[in-house]
Amino acid sequence: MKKIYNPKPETWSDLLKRPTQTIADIEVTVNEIFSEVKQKGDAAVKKYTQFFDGIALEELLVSAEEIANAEKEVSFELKSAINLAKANIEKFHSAQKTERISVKTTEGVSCWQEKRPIQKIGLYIPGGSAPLFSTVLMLAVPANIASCQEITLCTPPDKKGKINPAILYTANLCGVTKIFKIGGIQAIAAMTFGTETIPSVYKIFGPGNQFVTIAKQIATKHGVAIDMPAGPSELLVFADDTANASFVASDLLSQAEHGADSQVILVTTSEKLLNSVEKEVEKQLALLPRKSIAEKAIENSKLILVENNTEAINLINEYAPEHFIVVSKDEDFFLENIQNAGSVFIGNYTPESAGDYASGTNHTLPTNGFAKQYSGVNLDSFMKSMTFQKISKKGIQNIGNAIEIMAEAEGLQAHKNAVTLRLESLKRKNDE
Ligand code: HSO
Ligand code: ZN
Repeated sequence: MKKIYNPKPETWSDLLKRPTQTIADIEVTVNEIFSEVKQKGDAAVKKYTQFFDGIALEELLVSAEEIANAEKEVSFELKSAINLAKANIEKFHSAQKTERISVKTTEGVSCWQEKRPIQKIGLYIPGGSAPLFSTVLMLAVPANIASCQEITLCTPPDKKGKINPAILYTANLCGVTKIFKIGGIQAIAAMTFGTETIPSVYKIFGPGNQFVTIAKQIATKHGVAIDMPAGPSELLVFADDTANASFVASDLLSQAEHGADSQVILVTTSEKLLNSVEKEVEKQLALLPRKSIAEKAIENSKLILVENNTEAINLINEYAPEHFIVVSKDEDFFLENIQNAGSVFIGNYTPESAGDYASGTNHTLPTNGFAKQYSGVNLDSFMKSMTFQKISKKGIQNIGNAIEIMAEAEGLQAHKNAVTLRLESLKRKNDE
């Protein structure tokens, strides 16, 4: 890890740069696959599954028998853990329900706002070295609380055409409607256009590699919404001398093990802590099964010593981390002043892993500095707001003239007429 002492604010933006990604050539491939899936449906999806995942599939839909088998393969212990996590995620996301908002803006003019579920949604769960069944919980649980009608899940098969049993078990437990053995660009294209067997959806959620991330962006050009632009996992820890260095190191490594492109940063006001964390990282890293991945991420990562808490918080808000852990005697200062972070973890006993799995908050969060303008996934991500209004005779008499004047001023006579006709009819009735 690079050690940086008291960096000047002018150097922060360079210092805090995320590892860069190139997108130009990926976009060409994505567009090609999208147009083939649009034209040829399942045949194209199968062709690319054979090409990228190395398996020729007859059936893309996971069968009831496969789900039943997966259920047998998941241990009792893991099922109980999943159930505990699910209950907490349910509690936290159910509490996010809001009441209808209803206001009489003027006498006779009633306006209200209500939320409705997005009817058809798609969840993408990556395959690869870590089968993220926890992400199934984070997406399918709130989708169910929101009452989304059709929940489609796509995840890539292994070389034998199988899906990790914990992913299948969790998807079934959380009421996913249909599970498909497809991944990558072809999965996003299939959910965008729909095929003979895969339904099209209105919004796509979930993490993925660079190909999936770009495919999701291209999907938005075809009218599909997405949860957020995703990037590699990241964590920033602020810790002072009240922090436990080995805990801090374990948190940094927990995010570093996600991928070689993950980024972890320690900001501290204590040089002593900085040095102890550095040693602890080395010690703990050597024992990790995913050492080779974590090691690469650690190479990109930084230990930054700052002069005081104000400088620390300014730097943190500039970086806008996906996850922010704060362990400080001045905890309240940081909680009051943190402006840009996906999710905040407080104190020595709140590891970031808690939010990844089981405390109840969502782990699908904005990365890459997007915490400046995006929220993490929450109940509202699965819903949209609708407004309603009802205007009485008295109401249109109260606001009608203002509408007429404004419509006239915009040169929109038909808009004005829609009011004038009504006002005149009311006047005639009054005169009778
Ligand atoms: N930390 C990841 C989510 C995750 N961690 C899933 C473990 N499993 C999001 O940045
Ligand atoms: Zn994680």
